[in-house]
Amino acid sequence: MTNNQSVLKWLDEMKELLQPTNVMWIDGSEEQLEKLREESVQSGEMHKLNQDLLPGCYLHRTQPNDVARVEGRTFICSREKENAGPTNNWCDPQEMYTKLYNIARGTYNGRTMYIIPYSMGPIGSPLAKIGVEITDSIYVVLNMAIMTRIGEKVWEVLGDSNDWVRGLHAKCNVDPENRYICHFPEDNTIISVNSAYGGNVLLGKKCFALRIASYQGWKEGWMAEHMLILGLQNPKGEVKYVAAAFPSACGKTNLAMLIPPKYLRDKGYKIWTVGDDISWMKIGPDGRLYAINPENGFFGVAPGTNEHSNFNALESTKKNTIFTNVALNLDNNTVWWEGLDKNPPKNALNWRGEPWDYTKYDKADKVGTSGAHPNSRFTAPAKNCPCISDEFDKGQGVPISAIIFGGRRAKCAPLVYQSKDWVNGVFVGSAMASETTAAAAGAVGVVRRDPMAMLPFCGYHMGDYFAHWLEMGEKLGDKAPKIFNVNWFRTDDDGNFLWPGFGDNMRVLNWIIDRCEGNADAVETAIGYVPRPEDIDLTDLDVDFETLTSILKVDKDVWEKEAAEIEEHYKKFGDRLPEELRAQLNNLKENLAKM
Ligand code: GTP
Ligand code: SPV
Ligand code: MN
Repeated sequence: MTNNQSVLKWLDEMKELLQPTNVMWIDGSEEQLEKLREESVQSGEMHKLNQDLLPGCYLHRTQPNDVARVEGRTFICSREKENAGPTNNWCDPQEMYTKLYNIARGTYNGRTMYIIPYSMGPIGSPLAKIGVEITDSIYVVLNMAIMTRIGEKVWEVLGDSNDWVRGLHAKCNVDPENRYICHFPEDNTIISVNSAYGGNVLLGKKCFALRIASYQGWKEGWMAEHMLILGLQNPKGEVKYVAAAFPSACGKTNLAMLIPPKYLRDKGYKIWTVGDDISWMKIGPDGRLYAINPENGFFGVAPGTNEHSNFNALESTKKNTIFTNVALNLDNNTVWWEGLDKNPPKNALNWRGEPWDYTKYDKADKVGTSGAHPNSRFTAPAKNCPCISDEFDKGQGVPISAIIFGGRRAKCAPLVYQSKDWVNGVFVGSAMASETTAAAAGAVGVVRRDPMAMLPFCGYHMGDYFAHWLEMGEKLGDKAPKIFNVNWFRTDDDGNFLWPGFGDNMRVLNWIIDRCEGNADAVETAIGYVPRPEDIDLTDLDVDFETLTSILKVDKDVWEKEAAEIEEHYKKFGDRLPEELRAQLNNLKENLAKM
């Protein structure tokens, strides 16, 4: 517990508002967590899985109307509307506090208020920050215990400081009409009501580590990004680090835990995972950009995860993991999801908890007919991951050589290209687009602009965010990471992926690192440096030269249309769009005209 006056004062206000019947301080001990697990099994909130096959593992189902982030109900409540920018929902903070307090008032009555002190980043790291979340959900407590560093030590590090993020979560009655996920960046405060799904309620994750932290980073001169961090070890034993921003469900966890193709493994190549979703980056004493993963676990997409696509993620989920909205195999009390293997359980419950007939599965109606929800997830401790980096728990961060942007583009972006310089790379990130996925409520497969994969996560005006990127580049100078763009998702006219992806993405990572070291060739195109087909190693791979040539192609017509769409996209930012980026767009148009 703590004597911190700012914490105690806020907790008193919250108790007064929420009227909890009990209050429990989460101390982080295994004993306390085990009691909570038992209680949640008693109440039916969690289901205990086969402890021989999946020790320490549980299954949880959320309400069918509460299975993904809800961007339409996510707000940035800055004092000035203009500071939330054109890409965020905004409401006046006083008005929103009143509305949310009215919704949450008295709703802890008959429930327990759990008080969770947590650190984003290794406790005591100079890059870490502290939050306190109160919640009426044991599921949230148990997930936060995996996803963040919690407990008594956090109070010790916090001391008397007022530099911590307030997080109120109230399930209320999980009413979608009164669901709000609200951020008050100027008050270091987050309030989430009427949801019990991951990204809406594990307040350390998207709410703090991206929306609040992006604002803090802007004010304090660092960056909070929706990026995985990996270390690529070469046969000499040297490790180079890259950070990559892809929108939700576009392959961060997969790339972060990649296993190289056999011929590269045999040579001594290896990938180490530092993080799979979020990166906090600061300029280090040597002038380079250093990154930490503020999280302590993986909240990963289950469907599609299998021994071949992501062995390391699957291994990570074999103990002490919470599964959310996957199918339950009643024969052996284990879990299943689409893409785990080719043997769907015959006797099973679907993600809604109803008897499930796998023979009725219809790709066109995944939500209605699948065993697991398309956005079903596992919450697994990072230390379970066989390839977790030694640097993961060290607070100083890893030096970043390359930043990679990417998304799902069936036709447009080539497999990989390198930006001409930092400013051009910021342009590439600002213009990013991707086909939407099941990670957020709404239509799936629609192309939308998602700058730096931060559209749903930037806590301030996105024009200012672009300016902040440019300013970081100026400070980094020639020590700035090189910036690339990748697209694993080019398809043929029948919608089949043309690039095998997953482990074979290592071939692209090697080109990227070689470019950083000045050891690889490329051709200069209108959009940047693109490898020649012979620059990508196809050893042992069933992709012909012609296919590779086609997915490296920069098509003039497609890109002219793209440039016109970027121009439309840029209009939203008005006079807060940095001039440098407008110049970059003009430059692109001129380059395309010359093609
Ligand atoms: P969030 O946790 O929502 O931020 O997602 P993420 O970016 O970590 O995505 P993840 O790695 O979980 O991948 C999401 C989906 O993309 C899964 O269904 C994967 O199977 C699929 N995927 C990942 N990498 C590739 C790839 O290289 N090629 C193809 N075709 N699919 C991929
Ligand atoms: C994402 O949607 O980018 C996620 C899952 O990583 S959530 O925690 O729901 O945001
Ligand atoms: Mn994510």
